[in-house]
Amino acid sequence: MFDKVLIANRGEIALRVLRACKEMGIPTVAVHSTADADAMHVRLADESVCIGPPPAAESYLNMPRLLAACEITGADAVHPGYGFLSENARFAEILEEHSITFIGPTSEHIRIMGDKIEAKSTARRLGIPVVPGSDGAIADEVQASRVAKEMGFPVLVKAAAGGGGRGMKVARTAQDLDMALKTARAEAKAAFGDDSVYLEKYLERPRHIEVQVFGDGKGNAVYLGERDCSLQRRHQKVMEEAPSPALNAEGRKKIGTTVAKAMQKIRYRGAGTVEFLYEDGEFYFIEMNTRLQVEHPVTEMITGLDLVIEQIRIASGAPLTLSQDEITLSGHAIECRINAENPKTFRPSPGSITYWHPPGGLGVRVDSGAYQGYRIPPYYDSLIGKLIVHGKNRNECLMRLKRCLSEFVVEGIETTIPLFADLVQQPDIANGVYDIHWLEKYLQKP
Ligand code: MV4
Repeated sequence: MFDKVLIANRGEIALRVLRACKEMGIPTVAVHSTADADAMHVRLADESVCIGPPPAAESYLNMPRLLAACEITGADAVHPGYGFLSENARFAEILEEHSITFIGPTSEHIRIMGDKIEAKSTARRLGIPVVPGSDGAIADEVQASRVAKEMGFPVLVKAAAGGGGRGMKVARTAQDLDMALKTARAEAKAAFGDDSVYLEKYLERPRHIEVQVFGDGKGNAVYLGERDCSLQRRHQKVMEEAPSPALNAEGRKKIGTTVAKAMQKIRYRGAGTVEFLYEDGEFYFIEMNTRLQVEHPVTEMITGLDLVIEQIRIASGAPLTLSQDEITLSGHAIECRINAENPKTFRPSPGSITYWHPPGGLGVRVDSGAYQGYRIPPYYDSLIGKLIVHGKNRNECLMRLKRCLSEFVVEGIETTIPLFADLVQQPDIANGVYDIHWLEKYLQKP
């Protein structure tokens, strides 16, 4: 097992990783920018290193500084959390070149899944159902037009280097196609320095369902059920749940087994999430994330498995804790992402927390580094915590969530807690009848 783990992240996920390390008896190193000197994970870590000023490029994204922090402290493993360098293949490579374990997949798998075209062709080759579309990058308008006519409109132009909705354009007619191509290429060039794009059949009202998978890097892999993440605003997940209200046991087993077998074939190592669009009973692969996701706690609550401990064990060469037959899904879990934002305008609301009273009770979990007197810095994303609730079924989970939201008091900054108190009252949410457009439509209502 590792001598010391450096946590190359901040906020709630840094605290989450620190907790797993502490429970495993592994010493921890926190890194922080000058803006995060008072953060909870810094207070609780065995050691901490200030790695720079607030800008991420000079701190959490700065590979030489993170490497120096490893050298200074003697950390022999790095957990990247999510975001920042968690899916940076070069970072994983550099650590391995310095005999420091990157707690995550191999740089090869990170690289493959980071290119959306290569990820899709790999998924197709492994027997995972994909969205119909172009076989690789689109060369020019002539090819685009031919592929679109074969598929039928509407079609979606997507950036190969994109992901998370960036660089996507819908074309509903042949006339729209050229403009959609030009716009998507220009946006992709500006955002990622790579203007290669591909075409897919546009699915009008899918759900976003993702499958959690774990591999030991030796040809074994298991799936840990799925998460429904359809409630999104501007490609940011707002509320997630497990299991999906739209899936039954048969559908779950079918897609889960398909994904696990695919991960076995490529000898995937670590945690992975395979993202699908789900429409009319069919799954369509869109992306694979080679990191731990923000919403991993809903999977933990229904499986009873600590996914970060599992990541650390796998990275140290240990076998998977559970075989597929030992994994059972129990009950229902919902996560609300609490952002320091105005609940109506979503304008960021950094500042000092003058009062912090989180909810508690059976089946209630609050993952947050916030505390009374803590100052939310303005430099990073606005997530300040996650309220995760478990119940023996979806109705009990919703009832408990309503009770928790009525208990949760935060003063000094604005938060999105009132938004959730409103959402859980909505019949569509209570009934689990929503698709990827539901939240944006709801928020546009006067
Ligand atoms: C799509 C799609 C419809 N049809 N692909 C958005 C981000 C990235 N995960 C892929 N996304 C989409 N891809 C086809 N062929 C609709 C979306 C999409 C979306 C997907 C999941 C969750 C929220 C979304 C919001 C807008 C669009």
